[in-house]
Amino acid sequence: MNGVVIKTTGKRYTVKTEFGDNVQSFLKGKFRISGIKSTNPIVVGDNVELVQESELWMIVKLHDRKNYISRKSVNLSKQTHIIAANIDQAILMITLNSPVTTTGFIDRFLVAANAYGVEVVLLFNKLDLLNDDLKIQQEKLKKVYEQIGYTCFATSLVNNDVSQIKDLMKGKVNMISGHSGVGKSTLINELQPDLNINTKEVSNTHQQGQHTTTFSELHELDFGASIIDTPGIRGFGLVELEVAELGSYFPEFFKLKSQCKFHNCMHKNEPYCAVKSSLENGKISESRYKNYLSMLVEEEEHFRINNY
Ligand SMILES: Nc1nc2c(ncn2[C@@H]2O[C@H](COP(=O)(O)OP(=O)(O)OP(=O)(O)O)[C@@H](O)[C@H]2O)c(=O)[nH]1
Ligand SMILES: [Mg+2]
Ligand SMILES: [Zn+2]
Repeated sequence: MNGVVIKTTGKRYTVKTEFGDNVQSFLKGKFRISGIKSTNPIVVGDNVELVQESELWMIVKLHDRKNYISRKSVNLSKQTHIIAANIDQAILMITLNSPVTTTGFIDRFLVAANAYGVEVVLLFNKLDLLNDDLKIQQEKLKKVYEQIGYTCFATSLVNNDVSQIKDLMKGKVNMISGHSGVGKSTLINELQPDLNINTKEVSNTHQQGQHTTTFSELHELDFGASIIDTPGIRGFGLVELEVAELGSYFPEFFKLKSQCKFHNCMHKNEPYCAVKSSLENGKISESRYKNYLSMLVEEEEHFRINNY
């Protein structure tokens, strides 16, 4: 029997079977997935094969993944933690305050998603909490990402309707990401109120979320979309990335690359660099370029640590 993993908690995997019911199952033996050093072998969104062994359903096979998205696990520097697999699109939720989402975080997320072949939609939330300055900042930021080609939305889930967001999600497997407290679970509740997922207000003292959702879970919604609710992520370490490739994951840099004098231009100090001249005449955003440089430094550090 085949099915899709919709939830994992410790050793137990909830699988929605091809016959439409949910069964609790366990892993049979050890799974080694070639090329991936991951702390979690089977993840939400995985297609698996199940067999029944003395009353228990066992996962005996993991079917090929179309894609997956992972981040460095916190303690084990070389290991990765896979957030979800077989995703059609990631919805990155961003709030400019309560909690603060930095462009550094956004750009790291976009690079990782691009490297894994996952499309991203940017959803700015909590517009009702923005003062005039932040409102201007938010609109500027939205323009920056729209110009690169990303689909962007801005909303306030407490007082706007979600019909446009529904249209965007229909017929797809959507992974909802972002810091704790940005409103990921609130969004899913708005899309389908009978789910009643737990949400919790952002703490007053630190303006940070309280990590209310602790496991990823896939929900199949009545309007014809699958949504993966995920726990809030603090940071997004880059994994499995070559320093020389980094620029290719910034779409607006990639487009200009053939116009740089050197074919292997890193857009740092090289002469006749098309990226740097676009930066100078304002066609490339300063925050994007700054974040690119800091990711380069970070990856070069990482390379040194792992090779000497
Ligand atoms: N003012 C305001 N509050 C919002 C909005 N959207 C969500 N919230 C509130 O923000 C708080 C956090 O929302 P959650 O949905 O729990 O956040 P989450 O992203 O799921 O957080 P984790 O599960 O911890 O990762 C809740 O109190 C929501 O009611 C909004 O547009 N405006
Ligand atoms: Mg949540
Ligand atoms: Zn260049």
